[in-house]
Amino acid sequence: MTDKKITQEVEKNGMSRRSFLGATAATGATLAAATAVGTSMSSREAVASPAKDAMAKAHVGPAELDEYYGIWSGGQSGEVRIVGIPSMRELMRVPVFNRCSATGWGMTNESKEILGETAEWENGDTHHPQSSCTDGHYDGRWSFINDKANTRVARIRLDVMKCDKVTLIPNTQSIHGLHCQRVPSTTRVYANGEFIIPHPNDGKLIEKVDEAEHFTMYTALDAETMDVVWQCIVDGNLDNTATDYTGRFAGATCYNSEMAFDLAGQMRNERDWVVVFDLHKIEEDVKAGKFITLPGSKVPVVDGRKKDGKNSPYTRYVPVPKNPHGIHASPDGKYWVANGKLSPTVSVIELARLPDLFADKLSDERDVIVAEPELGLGPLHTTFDGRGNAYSSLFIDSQVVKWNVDAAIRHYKGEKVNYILQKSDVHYQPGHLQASLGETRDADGKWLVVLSKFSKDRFLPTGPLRAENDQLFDISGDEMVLVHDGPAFAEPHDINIIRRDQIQTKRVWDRNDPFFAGAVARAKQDGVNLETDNKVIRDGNKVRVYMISVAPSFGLSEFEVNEGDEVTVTVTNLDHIEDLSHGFCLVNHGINMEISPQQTSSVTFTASKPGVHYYFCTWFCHALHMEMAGRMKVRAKNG
Ligand code: RUQ
Ligand code: CUA
Ligand code: CA
Repeated sequence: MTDKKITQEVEKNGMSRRSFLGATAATGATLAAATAVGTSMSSREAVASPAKDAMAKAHVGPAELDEYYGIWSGGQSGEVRIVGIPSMRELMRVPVFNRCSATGWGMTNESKEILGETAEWENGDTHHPQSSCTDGHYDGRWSFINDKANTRVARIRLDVMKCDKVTLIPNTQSIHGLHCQRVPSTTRVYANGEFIIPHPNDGKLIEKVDEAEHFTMYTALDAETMDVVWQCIVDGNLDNTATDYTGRFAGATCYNSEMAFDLAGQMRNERDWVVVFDLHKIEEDVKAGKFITLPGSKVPVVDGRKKDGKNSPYTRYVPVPKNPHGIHASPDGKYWVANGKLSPTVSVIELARLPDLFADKLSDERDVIVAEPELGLGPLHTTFDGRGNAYSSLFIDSQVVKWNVDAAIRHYKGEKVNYILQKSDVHYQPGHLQASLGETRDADGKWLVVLSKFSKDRFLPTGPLRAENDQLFDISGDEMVLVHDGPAFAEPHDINIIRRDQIQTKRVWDRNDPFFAGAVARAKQDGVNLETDNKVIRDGNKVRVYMISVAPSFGLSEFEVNEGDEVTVTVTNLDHIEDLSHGFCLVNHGINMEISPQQTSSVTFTASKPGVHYYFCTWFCHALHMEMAGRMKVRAKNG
């Protein structure tokens, strides 16, 4: 875009409203006030006029398929959702940290094994889905997701869209920011521990802050095994994180450089920082055995804190204003953009300068910053269209601002050039935003999804609790055009937008899928062929019930156990037909599980209630689905 064009755009869209604001005009108080009262800039008219063509483009008719998969965090619902783009139709929910009545997630043996030592916790708080890459392109293997509530990281297999690994991260509290290695391929997942805790956190030093060391850590997981491979102690705290396109560096924002435990304290400094990690150096030293461990954990730990003003070999701290939040890499691999939140600016870090930063060739850490454009109030996150433009969410202004990265860099050097191309109202208070393929080299600049935290007047009211508003923009032209409002339940933070050809899903399960390998192994021990046998095996007071299901019947229309037996029911769905799922629900036992085509599912419970208890199929599979039922007879102890 030419300077003239940029200037025209700016004049058209107007910067004056904000330009008087100083670097720290947005205080926490403004932030809170804006959140409470919202903005009056709702404008249905603005949506109505220019958008007809764009809306037609976004329309996905009956039986038409979307161009993209959106991998959506489900926030405090603890789940992940799959949404089609541009239709914004919800396609699937993937239970991860939550319980799911439809699939039996958290009830079945298979899911409990995946949830492991944390199977008892019933909630999670998912923020940042991160999908695996090869050479900076989505490769359709996995999406990873954080749990801010219970300090976990989970993995979702994209071929079946099921969670298959959950890892509890030790030595830290609350995993917030998450990113995976993009280049050469995703072998590592990086996770921010947000909160600063005492070490050891054993309850002996909760009064006297000075007596315990306080810190948080950056954690690396092996993407294949999901084991924690190292942790790096940092100064301050950790908010969001991003990797680069070389594989050597990651950056993480810190809003609490003050290491304060109260709100005012955390806003005291004019600048906090982006901590930059030299991942190669950490890997090298961990491999060479140069690490410590913390009490009660075997995880290798390296210390990335400054000591007496001296840097560690693992980290550098780049001061940026003020309580920064999102950090995002541009698809050309050149820049990270760190978003100011309490500053109306974002900081553009040139990644090519990071080797010099670590070689101590720069006179000042801030020499890696090549632009600090002033964008508006409350910049939280930024995404990119692959044409040199960035899009930042302005939480307080309830706007998205489109700006040109090169223009911002030239402006920083002193050239008189405008970098703001357009500001568009969103509804309301946007957090994350994501352009199609925007976190990969393939950023195609077609669609932009903005995850607005408040919907206020945009939908029919639903009582005090309202939907969020996930808005879709067409960004393929010179101007971004709002084309869709999408209500969403609790509370999408971030998404990945992946081209549909980049994900190959299975139509039915493979019989040898590891997802139900445990059940297959048990059957083998019992001499049971899961694909042919309907059998009840008694083993002391343990009873294992095996049955197949073919629409519209279970292989066993009844089975008998004794009161107090520990019963394991294993059902194998022999139907080959795509989309023909069965369910197994045992009445008054709090049990239901999905059994999709060629899947084996199992559940273990105690037969504590003598009497006859029906089980029935819960997925409407056949004209005779209602008849697909059977009876568990529980013989009374003294009967
Ligand atoms: S991060 S906006 Cu977890 Cu921004 Cu939600
Ligand atoms: Cu099987 Cu309904
Ligand atoms: Ca701060």
